[in-house]
Amino acid sequence: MTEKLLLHGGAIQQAGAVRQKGEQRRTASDFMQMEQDRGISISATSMSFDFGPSKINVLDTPGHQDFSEDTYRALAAADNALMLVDAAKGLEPQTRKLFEVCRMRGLPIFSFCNKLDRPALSPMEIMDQIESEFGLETHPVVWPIGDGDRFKGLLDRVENKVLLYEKSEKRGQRASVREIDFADIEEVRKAIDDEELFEKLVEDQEILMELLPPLDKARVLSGDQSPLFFGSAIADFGVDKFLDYFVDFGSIPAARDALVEDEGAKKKRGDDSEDDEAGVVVSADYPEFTGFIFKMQANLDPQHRDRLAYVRVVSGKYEKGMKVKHSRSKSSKTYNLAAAQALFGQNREIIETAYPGDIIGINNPGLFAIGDTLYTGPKRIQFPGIPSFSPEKFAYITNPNPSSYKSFSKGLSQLLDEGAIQMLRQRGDEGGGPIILAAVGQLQFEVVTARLKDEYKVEANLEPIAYSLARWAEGGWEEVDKCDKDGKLFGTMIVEDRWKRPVVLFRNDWKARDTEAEEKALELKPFSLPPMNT
Ligand SMILES: Nc1nc2c(ncn2[C@@H]2O[C@H](COP(=O)(O)OP(=O)(O)OP(=O)(O)O)[C@@H](O)[C@H]2O)c(=O)[nH]1
Ligand SMILES: [Mg+2]
Repeated sequence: MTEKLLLHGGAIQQAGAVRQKGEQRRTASDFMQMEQDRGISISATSMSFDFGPSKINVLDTPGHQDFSEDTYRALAAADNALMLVDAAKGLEPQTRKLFEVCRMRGLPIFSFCNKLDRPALSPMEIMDQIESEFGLETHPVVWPIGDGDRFKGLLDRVENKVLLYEKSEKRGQRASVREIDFADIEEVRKAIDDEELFEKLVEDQEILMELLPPLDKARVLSGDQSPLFFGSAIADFGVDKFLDYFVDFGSIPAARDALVEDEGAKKKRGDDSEDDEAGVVVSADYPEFTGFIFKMQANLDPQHRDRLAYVRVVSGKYEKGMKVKHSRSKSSKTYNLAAAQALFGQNREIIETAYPGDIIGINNPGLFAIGDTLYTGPKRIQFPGIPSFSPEKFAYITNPNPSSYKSFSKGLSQLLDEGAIQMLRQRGDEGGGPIILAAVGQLQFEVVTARLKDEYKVEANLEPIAYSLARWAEGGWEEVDKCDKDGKLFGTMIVEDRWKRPVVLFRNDWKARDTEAEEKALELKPFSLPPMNT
């Protein structure tokens, strides 16, 4: 789908697919070796293209639940979501978690029911599934005419036109489309050339007209009604319609909640009081530059070996060389954004300006973390942090070749900065002791070992540890020690995170819940944000 969106936006000349051979295998979004090998997306990528007078920024996110943390972070930067549904399978379990995140954030959700070129569930059934399982009302903007080999095209229900698609002879090119007014009913009958499908279409449209509440932009924007599309990304059927309506119905760069502190006024008053204004929103037309970091990636281009922070611009204008402040540093030091880049999957280009809604890549000197805010102006702005998911899988990682110690630790530390995985250590360990990796899903471990091998040329051994839950003890070490001495943490493992904060590993859910309830002073939390002022 992403490839076809880029093709329609003129951003690429030929759509690739990771399952194809040779040149056609090249896709803009799945460029990591492991993504190509396995044919799945592992990491969210950012791309953009112009579409008429609009600029569309796409964040392509992985669908596999082991990578849902990465997807969750990308959603923090998005203003709209497109939910892809497989027309044959219907809703899949991994879609639910992501859907809930979209809901929580109140994002407008567009739905695209894909793979109509294969035998599919009936469109009514798909609407029912989305409605009953997700409690989301859909409004079919288009309606499919047949499926599988009999898939003829779509009825555009808003413009009342029948669209008959013809696949391109050449792979990866746009389909051609012939439009007929639905009112020219005899013409439509002739063109569809399948009496059963024709009658079904007329009947379905009558039912839909009678039953459905109208398409309502305000309800789309509040996430209460989802415009529903049908088509085939591979054959390029219906992608054009999604884009047309997305531009009309999607949200423009949206305002975000923030903590705002008036440093200028404070200085004038000469005081040092904490007077954060909570619940303030920063909208796209706030004149100062603001943005937040939602993703980190090392070695985007293996030749460069740099660490890139992905910034979503919320307000103002980025200008090359501008100086920004960093929310998590208490000092008023500024950082020079000398060479922010526009990203296109793996490729990037230094840019002069960027605007709200844009995603820019900046070099991370090691100071920035996911969730940090960058801003200009006298007011200190902090957008809400992006919490990490609570890890559920743990393993010791060791380096079997002492001679590659340096590359091993560099690789590991850069992958940890990305937040692709978390690291825990034994308490008081100043390095040298065993490193514990903590992940949400098993596949994340495989990504780490594969990337250490590909990008840093080092081997790694993993040995699973039989704990299944982590809880940060915000009560601090003193409380942890007290509980431990009283035998209250029997059967758990006490470790520290990279900021030396206490973390307790549990073998099962009930023990964790029990301890949470009994030992209130520990203040056990499923995740923790990076500390202030690092
Ligand atoms: N028949 C058919 N197959 C399709 C269509 N679109 C995608 N596929 C196939 O579906 C598979 C998954 O496609 P991807 O584009 O990798 O799907 P994705 O949602 O990005 O998957 P992840 O990012 O890994 O979660 C591939 O084998 C595609 O060729 C379509 O319209 N018709
Ligand atoms: Mg993908």
